[in-house]
Amino acid sequence: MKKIVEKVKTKSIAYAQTNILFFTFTLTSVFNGMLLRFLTVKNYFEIKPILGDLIIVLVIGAFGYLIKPKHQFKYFLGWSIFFSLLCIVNSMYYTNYLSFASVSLLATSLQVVDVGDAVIQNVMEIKDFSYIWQLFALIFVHISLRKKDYYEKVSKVEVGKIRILNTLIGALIATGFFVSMLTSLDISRLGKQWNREYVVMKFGIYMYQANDLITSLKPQISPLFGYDENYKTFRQYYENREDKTINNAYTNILKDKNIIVIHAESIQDFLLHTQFNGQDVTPNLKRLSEEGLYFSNFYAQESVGTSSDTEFTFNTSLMPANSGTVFISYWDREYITIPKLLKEKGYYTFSMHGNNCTFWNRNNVHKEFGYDNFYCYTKDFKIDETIGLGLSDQSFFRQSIPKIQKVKEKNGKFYGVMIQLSNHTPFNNKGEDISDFDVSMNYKKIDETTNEEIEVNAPYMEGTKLGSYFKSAHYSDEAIGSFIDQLDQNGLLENTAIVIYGDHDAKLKKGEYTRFYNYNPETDSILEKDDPNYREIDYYDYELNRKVPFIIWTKDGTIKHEQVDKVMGMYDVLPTLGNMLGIKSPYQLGHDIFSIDDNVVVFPDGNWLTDKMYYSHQKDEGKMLNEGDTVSKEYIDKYNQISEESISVSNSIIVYDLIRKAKEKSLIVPSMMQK
Ligand code: GP9
Ligand code: MN
Repeated sequence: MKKIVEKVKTKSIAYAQTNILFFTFTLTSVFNGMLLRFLTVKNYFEIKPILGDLIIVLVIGAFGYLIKPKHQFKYFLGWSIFFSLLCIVNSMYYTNYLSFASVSLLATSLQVVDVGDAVIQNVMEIKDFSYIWQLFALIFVHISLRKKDYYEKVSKVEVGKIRILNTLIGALIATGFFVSMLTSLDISRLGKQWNREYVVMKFGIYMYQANDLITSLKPQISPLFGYDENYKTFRQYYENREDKTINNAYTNILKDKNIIVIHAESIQDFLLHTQFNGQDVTPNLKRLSEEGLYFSNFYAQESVGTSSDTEFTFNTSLMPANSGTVFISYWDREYITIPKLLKEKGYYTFSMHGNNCTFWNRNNVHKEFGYDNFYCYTKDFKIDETIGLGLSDQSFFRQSIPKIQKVKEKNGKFYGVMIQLSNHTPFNNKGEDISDFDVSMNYKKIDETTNEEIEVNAPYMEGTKLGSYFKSAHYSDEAIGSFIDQLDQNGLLENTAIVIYGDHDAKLKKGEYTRFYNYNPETDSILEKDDPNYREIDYYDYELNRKVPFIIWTKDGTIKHEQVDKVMGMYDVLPTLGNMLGIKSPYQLGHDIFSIDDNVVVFPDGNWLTDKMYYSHQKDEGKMLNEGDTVSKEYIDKYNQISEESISVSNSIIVYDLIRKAKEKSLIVPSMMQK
């Protein structure tokens, strides 16, 4: 027995001594996987993702033994470069989107790069590059080994094939342990891949990325993969789904009216309720919300396709794609959209935007969505004033008036979407603030020498990113105000409704709000955490604050003022506005907000929000909106199921082009039938 132990010991030592480079590669790679989780999802010490990473690294490392020891360094260095890059990209991605990168986003990323300084200002953080140490470690070990003639010595003892086999057996044993630890929830989430943070937390970054490659390629290689199954689920879903729209006070209220939609770039709802020294940040939006129909708990449901995802959800009442972006990868599928439905009612439909016509592939998509014309940047506008990515909002709106006038004269009733641009991250124009809206704080204090009350000024949000956002949003709001004035002066508000939505939140980091809520003007600093007035912004506060305004307004009071506090998502626009206009899509996933009492807003990452609670799919926990309220487990299960169904049915429609297929098969779904 002693002999055997001795033998195993010597063999193991000899094995380790002749595999130093392999071990360095394996350990540094696995360590980087842990480091990535430490800097992102935080569960760096959990065994499952460590094993997941180890399995991938062992399998890849094993094939290094096919190469002569002298040249193995190149192989391991190559993979180390690849792995570190993978960690850097994912770390940067997480810094920006709180999620992980996907191969399917490559095409989308090229669009994002176009956003220029917006990305560069946001993306880079020193910690994102910390993974490079792996390369130095490998090079250092390699140089020391070379000096000791290590490779010559190893050449004499190493039998490549046996080492591959041993390593693969090692990987297989690790896989056995790994699989035995997985729960059915883990496996199902790996298959779906849309809760990316969860997959990284349980499977590690390398296994996540390998799985991502497979899931991303699947629909590209052949939409036939799983087609039948997806079609069946889609059909059953719509067969069982009842159309909840009922006749209500808003039914047909806007029938045959002109509609002008304003896509308000990065406008969040809290702006409407924020003042500095008595001045509103967005006085025009505030006024419209006080005069018109104002939805105070309205959420965008965008994924990585930001503006374009919102356009998609607004137009179709479907959710964004699980991987990639509809506007880039799935734009040529058949969708039922607002412009298409209105065209059937005799409307002329158009969109306008002050950026390149090709941005987000809009030149193709808008045609496909049924807009009769897409007026864009260099093609249709004079570039007389630029802010950020393109034409300034003021110039854009000014130049749009004669165009709308012409449309009205030539075509009669119309539906037009005006996509704003100036209030885009990084909320400055070549480093300069976009407006001089004052974001400082005036406060009163007692003068120590005269003992009299005096008014003094503290910088407050001046010089901060959130401060720049307020200034930029103020400009954008001013542009909306003058647009409405000009429409009015030109008689374009007659018989017209204005619809305004914020396209998504400003994507500012949670930390940006600390100063905003906890400022002490007297010391020009942030309150201490233990100060009774200190306001902590937690995950849920941040998520709930991402809501955007949604307003429907008419000059002539056709739409009376009402504030709707029910939760509502971008996918409820088509059903709600549709009820007012007399249109509906049989595939709409949202609801007419005036026909439903228990609405749910599903987010693309599986989170959801009802009037009772915000639920985080990743954390598997939620927060009640009213303290003391409770919900049952069944309640959570029910909404989890609704959210999973909405996400997956929507994704099947997008990937497998199911609306076109249903049309070809003349499938009539019950919700298609008019009541
Ligand atoms: C680009 C504009 C902004 O033309 O719509 O897009 P975003 O970066 O918000 O997706
Ligand atoms: Mn946008």
